[in-house]
Amino acid sequence: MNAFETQSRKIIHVDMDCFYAAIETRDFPQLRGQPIAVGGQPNQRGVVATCNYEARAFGIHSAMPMAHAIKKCPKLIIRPVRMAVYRKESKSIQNIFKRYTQIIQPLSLDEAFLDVSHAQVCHGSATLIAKAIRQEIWKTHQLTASAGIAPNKFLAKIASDWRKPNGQFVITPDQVDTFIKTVDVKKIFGVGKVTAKKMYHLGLKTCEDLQHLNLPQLQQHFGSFGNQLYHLCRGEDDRPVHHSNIRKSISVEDTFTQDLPTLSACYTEIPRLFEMLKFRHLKSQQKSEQTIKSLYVKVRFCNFQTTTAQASHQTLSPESYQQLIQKAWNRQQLPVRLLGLGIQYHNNGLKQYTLF
Ligand code: DCP
Ligand code: MG
Repeated sequence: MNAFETQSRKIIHVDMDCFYAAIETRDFPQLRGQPIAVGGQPNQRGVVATCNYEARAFGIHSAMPMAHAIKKCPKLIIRPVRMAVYRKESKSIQNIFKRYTQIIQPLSLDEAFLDVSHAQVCHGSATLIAKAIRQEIWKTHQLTASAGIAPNKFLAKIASDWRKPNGQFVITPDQVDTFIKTVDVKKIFGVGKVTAKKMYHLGLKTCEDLQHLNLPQLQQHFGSFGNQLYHLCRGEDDRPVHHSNIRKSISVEDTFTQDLPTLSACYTEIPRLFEMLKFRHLKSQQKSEQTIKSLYVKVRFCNFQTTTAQASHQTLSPESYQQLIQKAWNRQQLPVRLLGLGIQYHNNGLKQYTLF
C-alpha cells in the first residue's frame, strides 16, 4: 500500500446492536421492553451470549453465567440461541453491504469492516454510506446497527462503539491525533487483560501515555508487540480490509489439441502461458497488493492422470516453472494434454495481527 492510499482510506466498521437479542425481540414482540438474555439455561451452566439494554441495566453482559445473571435480575427472560436464524440474518445483512462496496471483511455474524475509499455511491461520502446502510438494515430487517467511520480499521472499530446503539461516529484524518490521545489502552487490539494490567502498573492508561514511550522502551516492556503498539497508540494502522474476494491463488492452463510429446515440447509452451499468468497477476495486484508465497504447475498426461508440483518462491520467473514442470513430468514421462501454471499468495496482513 502506498502512502497516498494509507492517508486517504475510508473504512466503516458496522456492528449490529445486541444482535441475537434484537432478533429475538423483533420476532417475539411481546418481549419488547423486558430484560431478555439469549443463551443457555442457568441450571445447565449456560452463559449469556448477549442481552438487550434492559438487561444490561442490571449489570448483565455477554459471557456471564446465566445463573449469575438471573440472580442480578430475577425477571430476566431467557431465550435459547437460534443460531440458524442469526446466520441467515447475518448473510442477508452482508448482502446489503455489497451494494456499496465489494471490499467487505466480516469479523463475526454481526460485525464487518468495509473499505469505501473508492465507492461512488452517496457522492463517495463514507458518512452518508454508513447512514444509508444502517437505514437499509432497519428498513429490511427491523434491526439497528451502529457504525464507526475512520481512516483505518483500528479507529473505525473504536468509533462504532461511541454512539451505540443505533448511531454512528466519524473520525476524520485531521481529528485522529486529538482523538487517539484519550483512547484507553484496553481498546487496542492485542492488549488483553494481562497486558492492560502491566500497562496500568507502568502508569500507562491512555494512548497518549503510550506515546511518551519511544520504540526501544515499548519493545523493552512489550517485546515484539512494541512495534505495533508504537503505531497503534498514534492511531496508525495500515492493515487492509480483507475481502473474501481476495484471491489466494491464480492460475492459467491450456489443453492442447495435440498432446505435447516430450518434455522439451512442454518447455516451448512456457513463455506463452507465463505471459498470460503475469498479466493476470499484475491485474490482481492493482486490486490488492499481495506477496507471492509459492509457484505451482499442473500437468495432465495423455492417460488423464494429473500431477502437480509446487515450490516456495517470492518472485515470478519462467525458469522456476521450467524446473517444476520437469519435476512433475518425470513422474510419468508421457505425452502431455494439459499444462497449467499458478501462483499462491500469502494471506497478507492477517498474519500480522490476530483480531479477537
Ligand atoms: N456473542 C456470543 N458470546 C460472546 C459475545 C458475543 O455468543 N461472549 C454473540 C452474541 C451477540 C453477537 O455475538 O449478539 C455479537 O456480539 P457483540 O459483542 O457485538 O454484542 P452485541 O451485538 O450483542 O451487542 P452490542 O450492541 O454491544 O454490539
Ligand atoms: Mg454487536
